[in-house]
Amino acid sequence: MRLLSWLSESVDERPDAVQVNDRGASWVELRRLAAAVADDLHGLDRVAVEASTDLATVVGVAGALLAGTAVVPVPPDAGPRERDHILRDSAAEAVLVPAHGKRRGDYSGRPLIPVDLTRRADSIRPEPDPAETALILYTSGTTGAPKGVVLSRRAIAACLDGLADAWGWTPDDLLVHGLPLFHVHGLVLGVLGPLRLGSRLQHVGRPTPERYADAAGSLYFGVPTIWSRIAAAPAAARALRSARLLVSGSAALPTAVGTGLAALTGRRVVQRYGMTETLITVSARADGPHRPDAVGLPLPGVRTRLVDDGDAPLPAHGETMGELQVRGPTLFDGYLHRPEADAASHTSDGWFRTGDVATIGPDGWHQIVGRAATDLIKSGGYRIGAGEVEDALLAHPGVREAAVVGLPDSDLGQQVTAYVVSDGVTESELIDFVARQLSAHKRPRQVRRVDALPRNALGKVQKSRLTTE
Ligand code: MLC
Ligand code: AMP
Repeated sequence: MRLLSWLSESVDERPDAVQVNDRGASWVELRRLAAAVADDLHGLDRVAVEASTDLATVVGVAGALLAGTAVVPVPPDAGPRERDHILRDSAAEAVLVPAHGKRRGDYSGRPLIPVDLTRRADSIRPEPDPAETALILYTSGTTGAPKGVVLSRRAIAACLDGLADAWGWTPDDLLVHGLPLFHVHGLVLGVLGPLRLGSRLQHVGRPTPERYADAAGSLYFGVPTIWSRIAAAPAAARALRSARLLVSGSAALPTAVGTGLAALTGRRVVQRYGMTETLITVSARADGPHRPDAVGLPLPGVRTRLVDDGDAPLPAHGETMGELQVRGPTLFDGYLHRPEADAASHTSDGWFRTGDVATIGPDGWHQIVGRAATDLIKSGGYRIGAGEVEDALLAHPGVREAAVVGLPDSDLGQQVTAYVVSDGVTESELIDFVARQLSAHKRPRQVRRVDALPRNALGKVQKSRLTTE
């Protein structure tokens, strides 16, 4: 079956099957727009896409996937440091940018291919091999610059088909969300999901409670920060009573937010768990039992296990915590040109180390307890490596030392907080400095100046003392 099976085959010409930020297209029109992009790609292996929240991004990604060209999404607000790294590391041969409207990034010196929403084509191409790369998504590790996660067409298809089964996701649905289009949640689930499964899509732009309320969808996606803001806006939350299913993922949903929303909407919030490297591996079913404190059961074909520090399997009786390891058809093909990182992230017998600490009950339900490493921060559902933010801070001439941690935050889950030893630079200057070099969501929300960072006898920074003292 084709990866974008619905888009490739639909004859539906009703307007606004896919709508992003008030600009919509029917299925037939979207296919013709994407085919025009595919014609322009001339067999390129890899193309970057400036992934702004607009229809041109959907058309560009769909066109590349129809052509069999791997897509490298670039966050539209990525500063020069992050953008140059993604373009250089991925060796993208060109950048797809909107032909009209604002382009945010500076791509000077690189071939640009405009996505022109006035051009249509009817060309049809053979479906590429399912083992070919569909997406290379850049994601943060604990240290250094983000790594490219190579995802095959087959892995994406397996993930979406598993979710269609678990959630009863069909062409009768209208999916609503306001997620960014350069990560798994907004792009794979939130765009490729409708293009494969045929649900209509309304992307609301910024994910405010009011826009979610006004959209009258049947299926809603959000990160916990979005759900917690909706739970705090009862009028908007009550408008979601007509929805069929509310789904939360990308970070832990506080139990009080889930139960508060259920009371206001009459709808329970289904949770699912995943990672860029594994896509979605665990979920509750729309037609199955519900537990507000747990994420659910492995999706079809996915296997999970808990292990101790030596990779020895632990019992699944709901009490023992261990690292969650996974394997199955949705897993990535490795980090781009980083065989050592691939080796470190897998056990010798082929399981992927998620780095998340979990429990598994006798009924198979998984609870995500937290992350094993403190250097991966989840803020607003974004994964942020402490090391990348520290490197950005240290590039400022006034900063001598920097340590970045995630402090608990009722809105964002965790808040990026920097402790710096610095001279002659204000906190807000440092926040802006990071926001200009990296994507703005990676900026510290707070900078605390200290005389020295706490270190152990070997000189290693003791981050746990920063968060407790
Ligand atoms: C703010 N901005 C600045 C700035 N401060 N720009 C430059 N300099 C500064 N100092 C800008 C931002 O760019 C943005 O612009 C605007 O101000 C507001 O940004 P924000 O403050 O970051 O918004 P916030 O309220 O914190 O956003 C909350 C949120 C967001 C929930 C909407 O965090 C979000 O979209 N989260 C989703 C993350 C996600 O999709 N994760 C999935 C990963 S995949 P502008 O232009 O935007 O208005 C995954 C797998 C799985 O995890 O399981 O799903
Ligand atoms: P990312 O690579 O940005 O997709 O982030 C993946 C990480 O998000 C996982 O390793 C988890 O730490 C976290 N995560 C995703 N979904 C959930 C969830 N439902 N509950 C708790 N944490 C989650």
